[in-house]
This record gives sequence, structure tokens and C-alpha cells, in this order.
Amino acid sequence: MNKKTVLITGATSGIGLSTAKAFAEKGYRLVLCGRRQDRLDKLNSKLGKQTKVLTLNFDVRDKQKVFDAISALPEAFSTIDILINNAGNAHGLDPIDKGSVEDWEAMLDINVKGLLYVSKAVLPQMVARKSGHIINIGSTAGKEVYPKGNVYCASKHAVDAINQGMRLDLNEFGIRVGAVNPGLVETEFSEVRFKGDKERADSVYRGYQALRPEDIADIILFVVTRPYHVNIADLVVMPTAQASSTIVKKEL
Ligand code: NDP
Ligand code: 8X3
Repeated sequence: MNKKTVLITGATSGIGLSTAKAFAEKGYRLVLCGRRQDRLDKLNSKLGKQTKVLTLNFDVRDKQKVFDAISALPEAFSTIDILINNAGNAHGLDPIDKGSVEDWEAMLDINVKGLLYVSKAVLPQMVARKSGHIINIGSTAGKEVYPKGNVYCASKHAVDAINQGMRLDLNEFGIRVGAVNPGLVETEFSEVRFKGDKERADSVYRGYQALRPEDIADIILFVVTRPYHVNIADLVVMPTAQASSTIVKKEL
């Protein structure tokens, strides 16, 4: 069994779920987080056959629950070697004058503040040990703003800035920090963005080959398995059909 422990937020679906599976196959010890208990239970029984798994149920917006859960990790899981800040989502796709305040708050609270709370809970032990690896899941939306993307793009630009800030401030402790910034990946992302409108969500990925969450999991595994002196600081990955946030070659 691989001796390293990986904490993955948003492990119940999409990129986080595929990453959990990829790391389980390699025998990493896993701390898997999310809010949907039924999915956490399934992960526990399925991946538990391959490696040691602990599941944590918290909303990343609830800072007390985040701090309580991470500070109470049982000894076998308490040393977090790798933190994958993945939980996040988009809510709505509206012009700035029509966007809902609740959607804006959800995106900033989850994608930015939630990522900070989890990091704040894990960082002291990494700093004390002078070791650790943090991977922040950003987005092409953190590199480029697209029409109606306004606040989601702002949240991912914030992740980009936090990623850079973490790397600067944690440099003296030898902690590796890097971001993986995907373009279009077919997950539950658009279903959440369009509030359960499956037809609209499916249309986002129609007519071209979008990235699969497994593609991103592969890349994350590659990033963490580089020798210690190699830090992949900022990686952008898009489907071949995608040239930018707004240019996607579709065969209709
Ligand atoms: P999914 O919707 O499939 O997965 C999102 C995950 O985040 C789920 O496991 C969900 O679990 C968890 N999550 C969402 N909100 C919260 C919350 N408030 N508290 C705790 N956990 C939460 O989407 P993706 O896999 O696509 O998204 C993962 C990350 O990748 C996000 O940060 C997203 O912004 C980013 N990304 C996605 C791209 C795409 O095209 N799909 C492209 C670029 C970046 P649960 O509901 O159980 O809590
Ligand atoms: C998710 C990709 O293009 O929908 O971050 O913003 S996109």
C-alpha cells in the first residue's frame, strides 16, 4: 500500500470521483469529502476494497464543520500529504444585470471561501512538517472571462490568485502548490449550473468530444507523482475541439 494520504474535496462526483478512483487504484490512503452521504457510503464500500478510505460529510461553506471534521481525523488519516481542492460549481449563466445574488453568493462561498477554509484546516500540519502538496482545481474560466460567466469566472480567477499566493507563501516550507485548470469536462457541472435542466446541461457537451473526468484524474495523478523537485505550478487542459472559452469546434 502507498503510504501517502490524499484528501479530496468534492469526491462524490465528476473530477473528484474519478480522482478518488485513480488514487485508490494506486493504493493511496483516501479522505473523501462531499455532502451526499449515500454517495460517500458507496465510495467507502467500493474503494475500501482497494485501500483505506475515510469519508467526511461537510459543506465547504460551513467553516466550523470543516475545521471540526479535519481536526478530528483519526490517527491513521491525520497526516494529509496531498490536498486536492476540487469541490466547486457554477450557479446560473446570466448577464451581470440579471444574475441572482444567491447564485453569486453560492459561487463565491463554495469556490473561494470553501477552498480557503479547507486549506486553512490542513495547512498548519503541512507547515509544521515542512512537507505537503496542494492541488487547486481552477478552470479555463480562471484564465479568461466569457459572456455571462461573470461571477463564476471571478471565483476561478480568485482560485488562480490563491494558487499563486499559496505557492509564494509556502515556498519556504518546501510545500508544493499547483493548479490544474480544465476546460470543458463532462460531469454534473452543467446540471448544477442549470439547476437540474438535464437537456440544457447535455447540450453543452453535444457535437464534440469533451474531456472526461478520468482525463483530469490522470493528469492529477501525473502531477503528484513527479519527483519532489518538480512542481507543476499551473496547467491548462482543454478538449482538442476547444480553442478558448467561446470557441469550440462542433460537428453538428
Ligand atoms: P461535479 O458537479 O460533478 O462535482 C462537484 C463536486 O463538488 C461534487 O462532489 C460535490 O459533492 C462537491 N461540492 C459541490 N458543492 C459543495 C459544497 N458546498 N460543499 C462540499 N462539496 C461540494 O463537477 P466537476 O467535477 O466538474 O467539478 C469539480 C471542480 O472542477 C469544480 O471546482 C469545478 O469548478 C471545476 N471545473 C469543472 C469543469 C467542467 O467543465 N466540468 C471545468 C473546469 C473546472 P456534493 O454535492 O456531494 O457535496
Ligand atoms: C468549467 C468550464 O467553460 O464551463 O470551469 O467555465 S466552463
